[in-house]
Amino acid sequence: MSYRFTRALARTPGTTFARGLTSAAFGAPDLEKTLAQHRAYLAALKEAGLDVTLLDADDALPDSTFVEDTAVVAGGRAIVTRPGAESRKGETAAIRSALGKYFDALAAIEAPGTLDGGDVCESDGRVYVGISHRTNRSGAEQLAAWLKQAGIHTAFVDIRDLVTILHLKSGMSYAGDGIFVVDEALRSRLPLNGAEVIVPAADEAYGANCVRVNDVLFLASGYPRLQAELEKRSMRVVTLDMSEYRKMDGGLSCLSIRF
Ligand code: CIR
Repeated sequence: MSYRFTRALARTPGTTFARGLTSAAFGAPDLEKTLAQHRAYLAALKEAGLDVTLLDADDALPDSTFVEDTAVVAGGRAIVTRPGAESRKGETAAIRSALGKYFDALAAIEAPGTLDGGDVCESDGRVYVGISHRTNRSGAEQLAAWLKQAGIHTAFVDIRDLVTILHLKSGMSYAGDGIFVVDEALRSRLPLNGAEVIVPAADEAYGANCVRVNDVLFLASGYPRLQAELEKRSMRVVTLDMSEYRKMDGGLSCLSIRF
């Protein structure tokens, strides 16, 4: 199963968090609230049964709390990415040494490839990789070749023209039990092979970035119609306030690497 995990890696937001990259127009994040939301997120992961490794903040890297972009774990192996944004390339060093404790051999995306983990959506039996303004074709192809060694198939999805979707997973998630949550803008370009799809209403599209961890589905709070759709399908939904991360274009999945 693609959502059975025992561990997660996360990183405390630094005091420079508000200086990270963003295209959102929701104002500057409040640091105290950002930290409180991070604590609640970690507590929820632990409650779901995960052993959480927390890395120290690094004020020189404002986006470094978005650890998901720096590594991909699949098929029991890990690959360190090469983030597409220049200001984020330095984030991988700490992640490489942290993951090195759990994986014998770490692979890496090499130049000229770039890849952000937020563009990688694993489902049961297939991984979807977004070609975005952060992940280029070389990065996606390197990832696909690495996944193929483990017998995992990849489908590429070009999202470069979708201005509201930074990373593939900003607009889609695999909720488990054969169910995807997909932003309307993405739906027609995904080969989902007849899987069940929930499309959030336009004003609840941010909720498409949800995370299944074992028996629980984490959903950003404030999306009641999407929550009801998920609960109707017997999902155990836990909501988390993500308001400050949303201001920096981040979502629920970005704050951890689960394995
Ligand atoms: C960035 O623009 O890179 C960060 N401010 C947000 C990254 C969000 N990560 C993700 O969706 N996986």
